[in-house]
Amino acid sequence: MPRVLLTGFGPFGNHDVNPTEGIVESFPSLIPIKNPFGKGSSEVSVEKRILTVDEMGSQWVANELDSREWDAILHLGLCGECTRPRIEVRAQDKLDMRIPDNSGRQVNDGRLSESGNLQTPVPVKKWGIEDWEIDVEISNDAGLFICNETYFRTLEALNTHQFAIPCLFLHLPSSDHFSKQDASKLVRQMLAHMLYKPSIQV
Ligand code: PCA
Repeated sequence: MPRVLLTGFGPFGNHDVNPTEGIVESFPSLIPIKNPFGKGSSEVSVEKRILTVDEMGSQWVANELDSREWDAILHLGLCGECTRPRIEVRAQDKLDMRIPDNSGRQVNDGRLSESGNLQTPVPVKKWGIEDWEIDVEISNDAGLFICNETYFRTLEALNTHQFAIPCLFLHLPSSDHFSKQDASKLVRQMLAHMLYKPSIQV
């Protein structure tokens, strides 16, 4: 049975609630997934993890990848200024924190490595998200805070281990703009697209 990792974050800054925490916690541990590109379906087991909003949290998945793997990794984070969900396709090799993280660390004008920005290997542009029922956008800007750091560290570790594991970051607006039900639906849809490959169109 395919195994996926779904992560969220706890509260940070002036956000007393981080919707990604509740979404991850209430997400089922076993879900049926249908191939969105053709035939086939499977039960998928979902490992759920809430990451701390600090350097340790940003490195948790990367550290785990030293000793184990999943079939897909999907990180969720809150984007307080967003009104639509954003599928992040790039992690920037940059950190510039407007507020301290939950450990009190505040890095300004910092780099995460010496190797430059990292792109997800997932072909999101071939997914046809324009036709999805839920309004979602593709973004090149995962921010300059812990979400970007987390995405960068996970993609970096996948490269180091040469693992071909599909990995994405989904930034969600606050619950005023986007319901938990829609978030859960979007997560399922993304996991289905990450676990199956788009068929070649001729
Ligand atoms: N959002 C922050 C960090 C944790 C979260 O949910 C970010 O966008 O960096």
